[in-house]
Amino acid sequence: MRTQVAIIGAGPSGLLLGQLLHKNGIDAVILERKSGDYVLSRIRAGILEQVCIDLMDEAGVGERMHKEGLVHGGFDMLFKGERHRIDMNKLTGGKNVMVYGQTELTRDLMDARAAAGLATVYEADNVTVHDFDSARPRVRYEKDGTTHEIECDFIAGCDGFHGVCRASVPQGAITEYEKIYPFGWLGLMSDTPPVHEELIYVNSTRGFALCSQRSHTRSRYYLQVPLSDKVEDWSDEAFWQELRLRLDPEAREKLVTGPSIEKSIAPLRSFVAEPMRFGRMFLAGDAAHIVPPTGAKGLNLAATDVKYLSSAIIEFYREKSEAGIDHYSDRCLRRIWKGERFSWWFTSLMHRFPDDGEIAQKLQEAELDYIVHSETGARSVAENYVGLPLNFGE
Ligand code: RFL
Ligand code: PHB
Repeated sequence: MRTQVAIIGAGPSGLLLGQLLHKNGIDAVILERKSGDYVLSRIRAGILEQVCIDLMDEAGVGERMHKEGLVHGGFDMLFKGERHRIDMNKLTGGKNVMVYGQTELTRDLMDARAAAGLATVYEADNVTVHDFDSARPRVRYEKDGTTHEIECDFIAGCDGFHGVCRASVPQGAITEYEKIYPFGWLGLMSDTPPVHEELIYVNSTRGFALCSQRSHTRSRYYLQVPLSDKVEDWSDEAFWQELRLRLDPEAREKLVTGPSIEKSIAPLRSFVAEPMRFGRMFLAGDAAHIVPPTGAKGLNLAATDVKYLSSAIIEFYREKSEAGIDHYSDRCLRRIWKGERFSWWFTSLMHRFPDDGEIAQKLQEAELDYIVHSETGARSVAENYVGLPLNFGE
């Protein structure tokens, strides 16, 4: 079999790339290790920046997102028992974010791909990538016990943090930067109305909490928990009880609880692999970088990689130019490091670090007090949260 671009991974990065290439007449096959249902069952991101919204529109799959997504112009920061609103819209000259779950975005992309009759191989086993240092890369995989080979011009490694593409790069050709945080996020989804119309980011002496949502009737909450905790240790009742203790009196009063429809623990990590291009193979999204979720940047950074990668590949075929491909890695990394910086900083500001003692809490509270009372401080948070402009610093 032959295609122009072999895409490994049918998460948001791979599906979005496939759709943008298709719109531009470029052929791609997507190979995914899991089933489509499994991919949709992973509960992850909830907040889209304008850049991501624009890309969904460009890919022709924005209709339901605009209908069902909730536009948010601000969020609350809760510390020392009091809430303060960051008015993102006002502070950034009119920018907002959108609440639209990664599951829904993925479903829209999957549906569009199926409707266009494009090739996706789910449950593709033992995917291996070959000869990406030549002009004729190949990908092999097994499906139902039979081995298949795809010849292609490019390989797009959209296969997430544990994927095969980054792992196939010779060790000397790649540098990895990593920080692992000493806690995780316990997430709970429930069909209950959100406690507040916007998100609440909570710094409490008991640890971080986040009140998020997927719709007017579905809530998503997170609690900072020790890495040693197991999800089985947390009954729904224990979760709600702990969340109440981290909230302010008004939110505590308003909180509507109910049975969980999903509960999971995610570890927190900052990670970047450099470079993101190896001959004819590119890494995009979580395959190349991970941020702790505090800044809601992971999916949005993945979307910008895909934007840059699709335009580089389109330019290659249309203009026979390798300029975009040559710039891909540097262009992405410049933006990624700013997203990494913001996510690390916001994580450090909001969580309780087990070894840091009481002074750390006092210093965090002083910084938060500064941020919410200084227009300069608040604007810096707001402009990073809504997403820096694509041409930032150029
Ligand atoms: P994904 O989603 O991990 O998809 C990779 C796909 O590749 C497949 N795969 C393979 N396929 C074939 N062969 C192999 N050898 C393969 N190995 C792996 C996998 O099965 C999978 O389907 O990466 P992608 O597409 O780059 O997308 C990245 C996003 O998923 C991620 O950045 C976000 O979810 C991060 N994130 C958030 N990002 C935001 O922008 N806003 C948020 O509000 C936000 N909240 C979050 C988050 C991530 C979280 N967790 C669980 C890590 C909240 C949480 C709790
Ligand atoms: C979510 O709704 O899952 C979510 C929202 C904001 C974050 C992280 C996760 O910063």
